[in-house]
Amino acid sequence: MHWETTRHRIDLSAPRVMGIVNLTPDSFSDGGRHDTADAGIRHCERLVAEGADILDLGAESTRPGSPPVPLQEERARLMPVLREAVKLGVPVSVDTFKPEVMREALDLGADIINDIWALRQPGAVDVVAAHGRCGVCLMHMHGEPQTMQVAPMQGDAVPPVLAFLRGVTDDLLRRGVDRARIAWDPGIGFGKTPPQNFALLARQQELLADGQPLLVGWSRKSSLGAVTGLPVEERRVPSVAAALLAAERGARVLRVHDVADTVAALKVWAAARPPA
Ligand code: HH2
Repeated sequence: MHWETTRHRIDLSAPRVMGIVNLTPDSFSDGGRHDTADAGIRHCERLVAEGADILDLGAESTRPGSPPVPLQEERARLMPVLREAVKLGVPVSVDTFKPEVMREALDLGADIINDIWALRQPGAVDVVAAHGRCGVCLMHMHGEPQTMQVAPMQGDAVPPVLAFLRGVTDDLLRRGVDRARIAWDPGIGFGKTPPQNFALLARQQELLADGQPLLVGWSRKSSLGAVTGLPVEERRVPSVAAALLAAERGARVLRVHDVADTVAALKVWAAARPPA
């Protein structure tokens, strides 16, 4: 299995680690750590040195209740870091839902558009369809970041997540986007309760039925706090545990803050796999 992206054909025969670079003052777990361009670039370099296979740059927090970031502000945070990140030899993903930011990022060489809105903002599908090559991660979100935890989903989350991802994928295919460019993400924590998030892990295999590669982001999320009682700054071990379980159950890209820990855990996983 491969993920076709702008410059890289990403080999997904083994799980890949996507290192999170939050260029925000207010992200839920690491806001303000890398909010100058220099700090952001250094963080990219560090994650690559730790073994990140992909970098995911985001300049707008999507934590529950986060305020919207104006376009110019998002551009100013993102573009100086992106210009350098694309020189580091790994695929670079941009976490944005704004079509203007997507277009500019792709012009600078970004490989993947990672959109928590799954290209549902007006104009976003057009950017990805017109580009012709970039990878895209389609994520399920119930509601929107400002309100999603006030009114989370009801009932069994797995069928509606699957139906949603199929629907947005069909729209993209109709617009001429090749299936090989598309990854799916169940959107852990996006308008879902802890039991719903864990059901998406327990029954992750159901999301693999269509053959789209699965990307998951459990890193430091509040559901891990709900079952461990640990605050966000102490969720490294729970995050690695969740990432490993996701890998074992077929996820192909793990979106994480703690790259070195996840890479080490995956080495143990790989060594312990039964021979093919
Ligand atoms: N989670 C966050 C942001 N972007 N993208 C995908 N595809 N999947 C996710 O699970 C996901 C995502 C939220 O986490 P984080 O980036 O750490 O925090 P913030 O949104 O506060 O910057």
